[in-house]
Parts: sequence; C-alpha cells; structure tokens
Amino acid sequence: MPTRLLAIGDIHLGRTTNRLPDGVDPARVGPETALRQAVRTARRLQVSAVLLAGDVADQEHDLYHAHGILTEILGELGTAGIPVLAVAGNHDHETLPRLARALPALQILGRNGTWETATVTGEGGPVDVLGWSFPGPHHAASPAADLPRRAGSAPTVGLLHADLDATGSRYAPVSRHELAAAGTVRWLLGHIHQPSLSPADERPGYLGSLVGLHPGETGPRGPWLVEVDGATITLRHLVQAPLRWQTLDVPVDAIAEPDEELAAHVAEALRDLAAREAADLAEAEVVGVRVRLVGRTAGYAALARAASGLGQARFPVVCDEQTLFVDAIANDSEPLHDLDQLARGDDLPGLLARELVAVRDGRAADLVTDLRATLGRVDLQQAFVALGSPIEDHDDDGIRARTLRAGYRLLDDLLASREVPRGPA
Ligand SMILES: [Mn+2]
Repeated sequence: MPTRLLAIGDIHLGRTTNRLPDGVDPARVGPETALRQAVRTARRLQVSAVLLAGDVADQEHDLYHAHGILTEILGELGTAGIPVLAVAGNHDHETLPRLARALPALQILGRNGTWETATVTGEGGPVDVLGWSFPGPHHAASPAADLPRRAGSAPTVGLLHADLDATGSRYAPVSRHELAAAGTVRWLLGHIHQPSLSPADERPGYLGSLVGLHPGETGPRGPWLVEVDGATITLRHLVQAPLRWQTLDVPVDAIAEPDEELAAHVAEALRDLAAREAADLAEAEVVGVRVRLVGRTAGYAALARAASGLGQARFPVVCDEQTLFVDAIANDSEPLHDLDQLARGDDLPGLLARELVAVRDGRAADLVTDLRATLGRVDLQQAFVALGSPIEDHDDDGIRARTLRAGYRLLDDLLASREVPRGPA
C-alpha cells in the first residue's frame, strides 16, 4: 500500500452562505460538515497524515467556533493515529498558531514566514512535507526568497498558502519558476478557491476550497488524496462536498408562454442536470444553480419578467435525496425581432433598435464607458449589495450584455404597446 496523505485546501470555518432556499440549514452543507466528512474519509483510507493549506478559519472572531470543531476532529484523528500538519494563510495567520498552542496535536509548519520540513512515514515509504506559514494578514514579498533546496532523498510535498504567478499581489506572490528552484517538489497550494491541480501533470496548483463558499465557486470540490509509492507521488481529487454550485444554460426557444411555462421548463432542466451529471454530483446534498437563459424568444419582455420572479424565489427541485435550487437567473436570450430591419425605421422602436445594434456589434464605446461608471455606483449601493453579488461583470462584455437585456425588454414592450388596439378616444 502506498503512503497516503489527505490534503485539504481553504476551509474557512465560520463562513456561511445566505443564498440557500428555505428549509436548507446552511450549517448542514457548510465548511464544518465538509471537514467532518473529510476526517471520515481520512480514517477510512487510513492516511498517514492530514495536510491543511491555510485559511482553515475564516476570521479571527471565528476562533472559538474553530476551536470547538478542531478539538473534536484532532481528537478523532489522534485516536486513529493520524497527525495533522498545517500552514497558516492570510485569514488565519494569527488564529491558527493560537489554536495550535491550545491544541498540541495541530502541528504548524513554518511559523512566521519561515520554511520547515516534517517527515511522514507510511507503508509506501517516507515523504517530506515542506511548509511556510503567513506571518501577517498580508505579505508582499515572495515566500520563495529563502526557499531551501530540497535536502533529503525522500519525495517531497510542498504546502503553501500563496498567490501563484500574481506579480504585485499582497498575498505572498510566488512564481512557478521560483518554486522550481526547490528541486522536485509536488506543490499543493492554498488561497485561490478554484482547484487547479491536475493528477496528470506535476505543476504547482491549488487544492481549492473544501466546499464552494458562494455561487461563484462552481464545480467539483473536496479534499485531495496524495499517494506516495517510493519516489512516485500521485494525486486524486475526492469530489465529495455536501454543497455544489453550478451554472446551467437553458434554451428558451420552445417557450411560448413564459409566465406559465418557465418554472416547469427550468425545473425540468435541473432534473436533466442531476441525471446527466449524476456521477459527478452524487455526493452533493444540495446543488445551487445559476441559470442562464439562452436562445431566441417571441415573448422577450414576458420572459424577462418571469425569469426575474423565479430567480428571487430561489425555488427548490427535489430529486431523490438531492435538492437542486435556482440561485439566480440571467436572461441572455434574444428577442425574435429583426433588429437590423427595425433599425431602419424612424419611429421610437427604430431609434432604440439602432442603439442596440451598435451595442450588439461592439460599437457604442462611449455608452459602455458611461454605463460602467453609473453601474459601478449603483451596484455598490447598500440596498443592492444586500441582495447578493450581481451576476454581471463590469468588463465590456458584461456591460454590453446588461445593456442589451434592458434594451431588448424595452423594445419588446414598445412593440407590444404599438400592437394593442386603440380604445375609443
Ligand atoms: Mn487566502
């Protein structure tokens, strides 16, 4: 049997999401549950150590919460003879060393921005774990400045909370080139929540968050199994997070009456998603989905109104043991109207269509610039921030998409009102 380690990225104990539907307890699918689950996995797979890559606790005031759960899991792992090695991240540069003083079973590597090595032994032979911990909330210098060249002959895993290839970052910026100077080390990084390690290549990468912490953290999440057999190190992502965030494109071409059909249509798309990706989604108790409506529709304004109502409802769809829900809906569909044809008219719809054609075709740069400034201010207003982060980006494409959505809706309303028969004067 190879020597096994279980490596865990950013946990952020204490962080909760407010974007779950009624009836779903955030604690049941959050970081704490994900960590308990990882501990069960560590015991089941009989790993020789658990590695934590920093940002174990979300904030300093989460110390007591983190203390409670860590006491419990260190006890459980201790009984099973599994040590825990951790490096501190920018969020827990102070909390993690404090916890370690109270919990001797938690071993911090590389306190105060130094490099330190610990050796773990298992049936597949010894493995060195090389680590560095954040000395403060920020660290503008590269942690690799005093990175030692690998000394022993044991295969080596590097555990580091840092910003990879991000020159100018305040969070321990480090380049692949600098990490390579240590010799042959399999680097497992914390900090960025999107996992980027690949079992197929040996380049440094992120373990990712243990469970997606907000709707932007889409895709598979879970701990990584590291297997060491002699000089060979292999990785496997154990996709097991209790909460999963996804995006889903839903075509609307077939919808004639959005008010009556959209909810059922989206529910069906969610059920299809659960069936199609069953293997990948199996471990997730709850799946939050950001839906993007695509295609062309005759009832654009009606669809936009129905989509907005549905997005706010956060409505759940239960499939067997799993709850899927719509976190938000972005209407990226297009109206059936022939914009270019309409743009030749000299009436109000014609005027609007000309503007929309310009935005659609990547012209109207001044309008986009003006809107970016305005939308930047609007999105930051407290009332809107409280509703959750907007789906849209403030880059050119995001502004254009948002402008087209508003314009298509207005155009659809204008044309609809023109078709209404006039009543008696
Ligand atoms: Mn971090």
